[in-house]
Amino acid sequence: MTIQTISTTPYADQKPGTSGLRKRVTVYQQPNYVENYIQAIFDSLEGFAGQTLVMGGDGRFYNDVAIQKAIRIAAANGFGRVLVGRGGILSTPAASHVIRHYKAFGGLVLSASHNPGGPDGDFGIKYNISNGGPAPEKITDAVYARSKVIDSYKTTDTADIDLGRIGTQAVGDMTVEVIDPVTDYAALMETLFDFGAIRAMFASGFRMTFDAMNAVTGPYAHDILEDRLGAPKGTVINGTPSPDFGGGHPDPNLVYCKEMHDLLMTPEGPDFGAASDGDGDRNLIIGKNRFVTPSDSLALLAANAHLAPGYKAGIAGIARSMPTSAAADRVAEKLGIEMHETPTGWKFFGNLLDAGRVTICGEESAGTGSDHVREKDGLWAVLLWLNIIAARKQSVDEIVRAHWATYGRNYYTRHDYEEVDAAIAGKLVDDLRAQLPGLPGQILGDDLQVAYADDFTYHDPVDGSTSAKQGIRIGFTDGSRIVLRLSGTGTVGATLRLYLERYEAADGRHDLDTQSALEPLIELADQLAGIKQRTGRQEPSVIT
Ligand code: VG1
Ligand code: CO
Repeated sequence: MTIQTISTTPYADQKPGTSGLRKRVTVYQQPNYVENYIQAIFDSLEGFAGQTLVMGGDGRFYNDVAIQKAIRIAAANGFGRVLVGRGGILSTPAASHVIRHYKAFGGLVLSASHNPGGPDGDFGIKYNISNGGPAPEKITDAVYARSKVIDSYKTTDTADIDLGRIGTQAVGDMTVEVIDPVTDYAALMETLFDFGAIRAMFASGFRMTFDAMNAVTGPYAHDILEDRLGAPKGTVINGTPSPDFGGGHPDPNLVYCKEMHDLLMTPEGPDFGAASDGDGDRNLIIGKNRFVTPSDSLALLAANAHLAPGYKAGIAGIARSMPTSAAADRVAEKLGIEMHETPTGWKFFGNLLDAGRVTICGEESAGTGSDHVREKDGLWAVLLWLNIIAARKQSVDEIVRAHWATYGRNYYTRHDYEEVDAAIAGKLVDDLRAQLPGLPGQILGDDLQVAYADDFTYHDPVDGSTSAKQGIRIGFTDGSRIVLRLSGTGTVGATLRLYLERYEAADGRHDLDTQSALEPLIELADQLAGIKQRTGRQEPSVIT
């Protein structure tokens, strides 16, 4: 093997967003684009000589090309071993587990998650650290800085690795070990949940549909739900990963999983429906006649986690991203445990999990997870739900209603305005930010008194770091909130996310339609920010 040093010129746009560097495939296909970015990552790290690096992705278009490049660059930079999922496949939570389980130095996760794939779709690369979680901002900032001045990268003149063959191969002095992507992850799940009780539930006629959306969770769901838990064949649909996700949009929400949702609302439908996204870290949960809002799901899972063997001793604390509803806060209060509010993105949960201060984390964007890995985990959430249903012997609807009757209900919705002109979106946020100091104390709309209005700044209680400008929040004295921020995962223009929340006490009305219940807040948000007028859009692109 010869190590080659290839000269290159920097790209100006390699700034990691909420979750890694996401770009159009055509951007990634530019000469040295992948090479520059991976070398910039390695240049920002220290002490990896001879260490293990994990690699895997959601199998989307360009995964196979990028992973071979990454293997050569890792060898040339002095890593000792690469662990890679067969076919280049590892779901994001499985990659996190493999990093932790084999005590790797870190990992490269090749995914653009819920963004569409294929030659005209998106691709992404994310670096995870040794705790299995996404690199914190200190590292992502350093990578970006390095990418702007990079002038060479190292690679080798070696041939492609056969990623279809389980076992060990060599790239010069570096070992490449191709592993089964499912085995270690499935074994971890068996330690957390009561597989016997769930198996018995399926055996007695409980029916579910799991939509893998032609993405990475197919092999995991077939193995765990059908093979290990005995759910009938056909429980998993769209279970074969395809490079363009069958032409679909692998985002498990009510827009892209409408068919399954509608089926669950009929008497003939199964008892339980679930789905996961491109890289397997998100979850959609629907019971018969009951869609569970992700924010509610976080609260419900936290309140019931002790029913699963892995959490029977109770949970240490809960963390949620700032835009996520405060439903979980009420659970933490009742349990007398810590509650943390963090900026959007899983990288902010890592320190709290490592310090043992929280056990369960979640985001309104259908991400929930625990300290078993350092990423959100779609199948984990599905299995915890199944475990809770088996233990409580109640339907999802009954469990949700009982929860609201105890804690009250946080009506919640998110309105996305996608592919908005970036300059217009930026100005909209700036102008709203400028209004904030004058808002507290004012009575707005239908008798809503502003309690606070700020641009969220997070102070990490573990490492003392500060992250400013994490989203605008306007809170009212009755617990309602308006939150607005720009997405950090989109690849075209800007995506404006408007989050709305209203609290209804335990003895209040819990049967209102969500959009109607939030209508006054939706109106008020539009008055304050001028969304319709400035974007020219009459409706959001997606409502979740
Ligand atoms: C979105 C979600 C955020 C999530 C992130 C990555 O980010 O809102 O909650 O952590 O995607 O999830 P943004 O910046 O677009 O709002 V995934 O499943 O795309 O890795
Ligand atoms: Co994802």
